[in-house]
Amino acid sequence: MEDKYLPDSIESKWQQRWADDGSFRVVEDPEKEKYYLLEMFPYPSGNIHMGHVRNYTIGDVVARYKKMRGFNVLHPMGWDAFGMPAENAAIDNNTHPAAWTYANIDTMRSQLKRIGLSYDWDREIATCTPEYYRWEQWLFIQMVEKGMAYRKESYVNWCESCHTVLANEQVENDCCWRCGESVQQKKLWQWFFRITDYAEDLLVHCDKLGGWPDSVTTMQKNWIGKSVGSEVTFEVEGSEGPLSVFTTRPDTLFGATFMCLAPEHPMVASLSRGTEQEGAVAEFVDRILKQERSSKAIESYEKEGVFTGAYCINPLTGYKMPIYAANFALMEYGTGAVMSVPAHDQRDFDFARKYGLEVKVVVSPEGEVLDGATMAEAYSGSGVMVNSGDFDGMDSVAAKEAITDALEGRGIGKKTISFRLRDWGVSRQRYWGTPIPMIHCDACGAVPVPEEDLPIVLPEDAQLLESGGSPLGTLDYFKKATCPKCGNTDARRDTDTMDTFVESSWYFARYCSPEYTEGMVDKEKVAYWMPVDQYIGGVEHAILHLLYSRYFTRVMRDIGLVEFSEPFNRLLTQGMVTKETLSCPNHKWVFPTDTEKAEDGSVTCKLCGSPVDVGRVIKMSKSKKNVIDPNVLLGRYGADTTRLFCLFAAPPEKDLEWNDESVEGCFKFIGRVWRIITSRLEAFSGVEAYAGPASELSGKSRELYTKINATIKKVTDDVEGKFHFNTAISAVMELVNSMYAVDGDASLREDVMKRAAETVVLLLNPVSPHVTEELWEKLSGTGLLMDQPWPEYREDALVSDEVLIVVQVNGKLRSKFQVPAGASKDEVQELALADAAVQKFIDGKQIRKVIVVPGKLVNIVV
Ligand code: ANZ
Ligand code: ZN
Repeated sequence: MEDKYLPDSIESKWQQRWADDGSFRVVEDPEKEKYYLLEMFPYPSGNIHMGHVRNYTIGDVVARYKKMRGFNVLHPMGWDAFGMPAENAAIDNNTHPAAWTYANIDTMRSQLKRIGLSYDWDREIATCTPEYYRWEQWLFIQMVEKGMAYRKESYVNWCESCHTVLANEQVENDCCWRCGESVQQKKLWQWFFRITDYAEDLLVHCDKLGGWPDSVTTMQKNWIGKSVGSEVTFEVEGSEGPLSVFTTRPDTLFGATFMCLAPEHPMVASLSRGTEQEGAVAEFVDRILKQERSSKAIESYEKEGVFTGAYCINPLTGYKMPIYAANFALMEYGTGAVMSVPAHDQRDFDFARKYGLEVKVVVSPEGEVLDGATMAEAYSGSGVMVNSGDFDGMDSVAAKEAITDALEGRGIGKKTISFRLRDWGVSRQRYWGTPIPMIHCDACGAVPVPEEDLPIVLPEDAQLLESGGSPLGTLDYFKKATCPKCGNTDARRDTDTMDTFVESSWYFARYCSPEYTEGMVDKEKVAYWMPVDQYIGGVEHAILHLLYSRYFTRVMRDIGLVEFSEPFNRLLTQGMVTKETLSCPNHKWVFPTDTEKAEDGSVTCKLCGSPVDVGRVIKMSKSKKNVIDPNVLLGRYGADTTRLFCLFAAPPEKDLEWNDESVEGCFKFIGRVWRIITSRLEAFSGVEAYAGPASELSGKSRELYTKINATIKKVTDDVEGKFHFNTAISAVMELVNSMYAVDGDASLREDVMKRAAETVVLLLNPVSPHVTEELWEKLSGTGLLMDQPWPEYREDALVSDEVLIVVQVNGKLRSKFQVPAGASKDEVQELALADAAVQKFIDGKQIRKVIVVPGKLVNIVV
């Protein structure tokens, strides 16, 4: 008796069962090999979208697969719950960020449960809870005490609309990454993490992250940006302090004709003081510092500067080099000063032409003579040294070393390294974040909150609409503090909160002991579970989140909490979920649900009846309305189909294009599996699935048995290490087709068919866990399917016992037939000549030659 496939009741039944049984709860088990599978946790924005569904389904299939392979699998989920959207939503909807966040978490948790994801929900964490962030505050204090965190007054990128400081990474084309407002510069006291101390360590390990995509490690390397060069010291005329520069081209030192300082450089003010340039310099600096100062932004500005009124001396030529303050010099890179060599650097060249400064050629390209007065652009290549005293005639690459050595001998130069990576500014003038656990005392400076006073709980009553500055600063009772060191009752609490990237830099470690109250992590548990074996998430986190996590792991290592350096052994960055856009002449972008598709493929707007334009396939986004609501999908087809579609439609790292027909096809496929198995339940009853040698089988049974084993092999190969679920699923589909092809054949052995049925549900279980669990129960399998071991294939059953022979007459294909694999040449030839289709072409003709290629082909020449 077959019954209908009804996903709803099946899925809720099994989800309930898993929850009741605590099926995904895990504990450390030294007997078992562990596998830590982690997907990047979501920001609780309100609803899950298809990108989440895809990301978490990919992770879930890996987790379930590894569990079947015998691993002790840790698969946790939580919420990256602090951040600006909660504050903005709270202002817009007149609610509290906490209320908004927790309500969203509830909604999204139930959505994730509806997908049947195998999380150990007992380990759920939300970063906005004091139980979580108290350990972040604790770590912050350790870092302050170890000199890994420090405070400095510095210019920061400031977004006036979000009222907050932005990290350089959060500035996109001069604008705030969140709201698009153009970024300004503001000077504030900020806390910084000394990530630059780890620049070299982070860089060298990029090459050891074998399980990461090369594209991601390359981005990280570029971000860290190591440059090898020299530091050179210049005497300043009439000033006591010398000036140092970082250069990657010491070979061009003879051509340095002026000097450029970053506008923030401390010597800019002191050098110009008292000269007639003083006013002009102050004005220039003031103007430049209002602009964004990230290196990306600066590249786009026209080069400009102002003479400071002072000169320094070229140590090799004695040339009197005017010192400028220039907009293209960055305070944050090297020493904040640039020796300008206009003949060989384009920026310096543009600047020199603009201000009439001397261009002096010191490196000559092979077989060419350049003239500084007339050249149209800088020559930045290597070549032969000219106008360079003793170094003339030398290869310029070799001269780098030689000139540095000469300078070193005089004590005015040395080899050095510069990194692009900057220290991580973590102070944010926002409310919804982790309070910085420091107290400012006029006598003692910045003093950490004593450990026993942690957590510093985020007060609930801060005024969010405050324009500028930290909302916490408006709460007198919060701000007022007693200095833990000297008892001064007039001290002030730090009212900033931490960058929310801090929370996500260590959450993966907290999952190992989420309820631990004795410390940030339980060292033994973290030693068992960490590092994460497989991390899965969006490529948009390729730089920031991953680099910060790698850095924090090193900090935790050096504080003695963990004994490893890299948090994520393998990384998979999944592609985007895409869909075509739909636009109506009256309604602009329209949701797919507001359109209707006619038989001829034309689309009309349901709101106004106008023809709808079907546009480009792009990443699903609410603003373009090219979205599919996972709730609708789950409601219509169920979780098993949704999951199957996410994996079948594209390999994980590629973009997945939405396709209605493909979803429908996935649903039909599950229906086919359901029918072929449920229709045979009676025949299966009392039969034990066959798992013996292939040699005992023949005919159709043997053929199906080969297909079963070959499918197990193919699926295992595709999934293991590669995660090629799409081809794995195709293989299972073929197996199901083979089952239909022999269905009703009297010669078929029922125990082989049952083996096929069991294999299909086992192989599909990680992908579509509910329906397969239901079918397993019907097949009277014992226990939960997900607790079953992954199926093994038999080598002896991988090759079919029959081979296909192709018959040609005079080179033309005329027939095909199967023969037993071991058939002799004579037997095959006999069968070919007797074949009815072949007979038609050789009848009455003289056979001149027969060529037999065993196992493949017979060619008859007449
Ligand atoms: C002289 C010179 C001559 C340079 C030449 C280049 C070409 P990378 O390779 O990216 O590390 N520089 C140094 N500090 C700077 C700062 N704070 N702001 C802006 N520019 C700075 O770049 C190193 C080069 O960038 C250095 O080498 C310096 O210019 C400039 F034909 O020194 B060079
Ligand atoms: Zn004090």
